Amino acid sequence: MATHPAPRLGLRRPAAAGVVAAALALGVGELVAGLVPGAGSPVVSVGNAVIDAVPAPVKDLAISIFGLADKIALIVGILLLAAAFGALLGVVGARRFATAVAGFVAFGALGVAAAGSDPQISVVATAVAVTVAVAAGVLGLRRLLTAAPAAHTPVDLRPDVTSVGGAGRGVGGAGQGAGGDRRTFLRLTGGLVVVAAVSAAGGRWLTQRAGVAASRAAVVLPPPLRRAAAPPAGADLGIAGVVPFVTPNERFYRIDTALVVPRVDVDSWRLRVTGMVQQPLELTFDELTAMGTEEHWTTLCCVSNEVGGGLIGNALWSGVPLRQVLDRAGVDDAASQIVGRSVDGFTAGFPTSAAYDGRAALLAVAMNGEPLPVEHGFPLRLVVPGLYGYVSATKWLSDLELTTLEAFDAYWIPRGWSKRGPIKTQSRIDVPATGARIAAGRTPVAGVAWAQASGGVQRVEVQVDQEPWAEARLGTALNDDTWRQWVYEWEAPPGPHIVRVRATDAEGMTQTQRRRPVAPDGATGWHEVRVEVG
Ligand SMILES: Nc1nc2c(c(=O)[nH]1)N[C@H]1C(S)=C(S)[C@@H](COP(=O)(O)O)O[C@H]1N2
Ligand SMILES: [Mo]
Repeated sequence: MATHPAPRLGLRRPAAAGVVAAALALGVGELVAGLVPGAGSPVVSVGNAVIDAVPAPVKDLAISIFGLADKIALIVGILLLAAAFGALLGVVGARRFATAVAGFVAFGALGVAAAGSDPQISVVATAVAVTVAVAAGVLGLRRLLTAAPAAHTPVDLRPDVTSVGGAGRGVGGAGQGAGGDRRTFLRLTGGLVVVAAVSAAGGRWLTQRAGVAASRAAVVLPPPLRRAAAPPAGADLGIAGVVPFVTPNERFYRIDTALVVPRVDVDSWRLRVTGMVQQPLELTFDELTAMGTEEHWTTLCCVSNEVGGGLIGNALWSGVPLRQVLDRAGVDDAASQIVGRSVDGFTAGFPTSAAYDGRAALLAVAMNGEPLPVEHGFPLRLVVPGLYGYVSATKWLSDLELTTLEAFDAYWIPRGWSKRGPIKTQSRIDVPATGARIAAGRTPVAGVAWAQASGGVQRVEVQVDQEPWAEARLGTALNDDTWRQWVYEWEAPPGPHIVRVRATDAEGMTQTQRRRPVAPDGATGWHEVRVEVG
């Protein structure tokens, strides 16, 4: 091998050097973006710019191919393009290094330009991060090319550039064949790949953690004008294995399309109210909360929750009643849809009536007594009792747009989900778990049931095998918008059994047995578990 280097080595090593240098630039870019306040990840900015720029049919195609992973596919695509571009710069740079430098600068300029179209980040701060990233990429390429001179290509390395960091030492381009430096090259490549990966991971970590944490910590919430009563004794039956009546924030399910959780700086954030209103509004966080907040317990649920699934949680939300903000803007009588838009462009829409029919629709700023966790929409989200999250519960809310139901389809509607999303009455068995082996004799069958769109849960029944349905004991009701725990004391006889549950809501409707999938408007059917009593 070392005695006669293959001619194609002349392309391969510079190309590899270019890919590694591009990775280094991207990794260092992430790290510096994480360290410089206000800077955004150049990769994410480019991704967001692409999302904004591509025509709807292309976007739909991407979503139909990649589904919920469409954003991940996009980032992977950008990284692959960056790698290809890096390979090109490596090959070109081996002949004329200045051209590679120009390529890196152009590459960086793209990142800065993309940041310019992203309202969430500072262009100047991003430019700083990109400058450092470009420098890292150029130096990395320089070092790799000097370690791996292409076999038949005289390397155009001028000493003035090489002197940085001693990279020029030991350049053996003329004297040694490319094969002779193979080990040096591999070691360098491996080292720089590690540096790139560690930088990228560190940068992501810093970005997620910093900035928004400070902003969230600085938030002062005025005391609520109206407090909600605490859950009554007996709302939580205290049965081992049943989810708690109040879902702690860390255990609350999370569903959204955000690849990177939006980091919102409260000071520059505004809530806009636009569309079919007499007086468009633009409110700061303090102006909004000064309107007065109220508390309400609401059980939030995802339309994608399978029968028996866990995409549901119950929390104390505090916020400004939606109606108050709408009244301040003066909603046109003809408006029939309220669309919430998030800082990252997600939208959810529901009938205007939901703001006026007396339910506790809130512009929520707090969850279980603390400012909204970043994952759950800091600084502001909608919470509308009785409606699935995908039509109502916009997190990281930036705009309320008044329109008609006909004029606008929010994010999930063109993707095959129903325009209307009232929560379906459901019940779930938490204990015993399916497949459990339990001792014969008295054992609790218990779980939760919910009917936020139909006046709350009135009755829960349990059936073992084909025996008659038996009534379960319900936890004390808190309000119609929260789930209820239930328990049935079962005298379990030995053998295999199937245990199922069904709930009846305040309108007297009992859950249908008919199994339907989550799409387009929520699953139906009874939850059942198989147990072995021994
Ligand atoms: N900005 C934004 N808000 C969003 C979503 C989203 O993808 N982006 N998903 C919605 C869906 S489908 C649900 S079920 C709820 C989930 O809220 P959680 O993550 O706080 O539980 O948020 C809603 N709000
Ligand atoms: Mo959802």
